[in-house]
Amino acid sequence: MNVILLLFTVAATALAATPADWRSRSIYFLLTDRFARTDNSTTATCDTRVGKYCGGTWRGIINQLDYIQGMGFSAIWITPVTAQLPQDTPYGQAYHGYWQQDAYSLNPHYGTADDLKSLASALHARGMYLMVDVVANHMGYDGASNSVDYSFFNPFNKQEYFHSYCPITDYDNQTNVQDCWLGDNKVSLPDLDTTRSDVQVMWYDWVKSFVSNYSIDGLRIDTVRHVQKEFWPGYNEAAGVYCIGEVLDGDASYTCPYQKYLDGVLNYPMYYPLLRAFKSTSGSMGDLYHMINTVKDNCPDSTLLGTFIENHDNPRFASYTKDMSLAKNVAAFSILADGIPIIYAGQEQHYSGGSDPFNREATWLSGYSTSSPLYKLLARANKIRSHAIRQDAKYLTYKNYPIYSDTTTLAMRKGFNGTQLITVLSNLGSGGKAYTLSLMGTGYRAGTRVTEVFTCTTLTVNADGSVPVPMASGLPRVLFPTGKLSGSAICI
Ligand code: ABC
Ligand code: CA
Repeated sequence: MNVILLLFTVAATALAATPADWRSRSIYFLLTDRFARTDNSTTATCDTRVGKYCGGTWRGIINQLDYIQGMGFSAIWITPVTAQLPQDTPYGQAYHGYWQQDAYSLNPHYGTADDLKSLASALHARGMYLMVDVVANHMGYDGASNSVDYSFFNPFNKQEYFHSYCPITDYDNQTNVQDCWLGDNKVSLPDLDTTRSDVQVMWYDWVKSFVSNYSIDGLRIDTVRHVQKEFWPGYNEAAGVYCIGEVLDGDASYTCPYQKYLDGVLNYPMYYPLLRAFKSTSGSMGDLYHMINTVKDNCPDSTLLGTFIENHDNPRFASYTKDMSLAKNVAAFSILADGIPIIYAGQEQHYSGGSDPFNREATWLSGYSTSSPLYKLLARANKIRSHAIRQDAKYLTYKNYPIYSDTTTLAMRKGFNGTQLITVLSNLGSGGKAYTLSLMGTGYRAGTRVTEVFTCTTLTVNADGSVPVPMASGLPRVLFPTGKLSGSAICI
């Protein structure tokens, strides 16, 4: 190996973002087509129903990085960037990026290779990370399964690289889930035979060069449950950066084991009880309480999971309830529980689209308001999280646990003695009564002064260790020791 190549290799290794590097991050997830346009328009129409390209670009994202960083996010996850099927299908166009045909070309709708590289540089100049969504399970084809022309695909240009057609019909049958095809006869998703060693080598080579060509810091991997587990360690290793997989299943005993094969997975087990607890004022806190412990006990490392309440596959939270207090509670949970927070573009503007494709509204139509209630709440929640991390790096690996719950309240603790952060959530909604919750189990010493960081109220821990937490209007409360707030620019 010559010296230049050696230096290059060392530099590249030093820059690759590891799981530990990602743990402290907070991710803003966006669909490139729907987030921001090169012309900075805030009025360009985007009808989610028709499923066509609306004009978002990588340059557009660069233009709005202040908006994202101003909410305290330190990374973005963007939808797949590879070249797609070009047709108009009964489901519209491939604006979301999950119907790839050429893994070695970029989707020209979003810009050029230089634009994508500029996005990576612009993020890195701010100390932020770029996570890109990738698909290894399938390619995309406009038409029925028996009409697929395999020569359209690069590098998998022959039928022999694929499983022969069968539809996924039974999610309880893992062979069916892995070997059969997603999609349908309007848009086929030809399923790669990932058990073939040539397919494995082609994907591992691809992901290695892809991450390095575009200076990518992390990957979100699509459809992980549809590929045999043994495929993933080689892929994760070839990527050389933190990889978080999508295993769309709410059962922790099904989803957690995937973390033995990939650095992290999206926390779908938490998603469902979190939604049930807060989507109405009669939700169950008990299920959420138990799931916090279940995930902690079942997943290899709950602090490397992705915690979220919204994404492009599920109805927006505000499609279940318009109540702002409930939306604030799920946002606070997403940022302050274990794992890497993930907020989906538009959540901060209280967007309320239902199922796909209605949950993919253009963010620009909000005018990128930085004064919306959820924008401000997220900014504050990210700020206290970052501050807690700076006070004690072990905050990140300390496993959050519930310290109290009743039918409408859940309190949890994360962090060590003296710097722990306490989050108190309520599903009483905006009409919730004002009362004082006498909270035990915080671990704060008697006499300690703690600040409620959303209202900047100072409280004093009672002699018996209880903290008198002023609850009102069903709003979330977050406590941190007042004496440890210096340098945080929070409530001082
Ligand atoms: C298109 C149209 C839609 C139309 C659909 C049939 O076709 O746009 O209007 O309804 C992409 C596009 C989509 C597109 C699809 C198919 O491709 O974004 O718009 O839909 O062409 C990932 C991505 C997703 C992406 C793909 C495909 C995969 O995030 O955006 O979609 O690359 C399954 C997969 C999962 C996938 C998801 C959409 O479908 O496993 O990877 N997401 C059960 C199954 C899940 C299954 C889910 C939905 O149903 O277990 O595996 O996800 O079909 C809980 C259980 C869960 C259960 C849920 C429903 O209930 O615990 O297990 O999930 O309680
Ligand atoms: Ca498969």
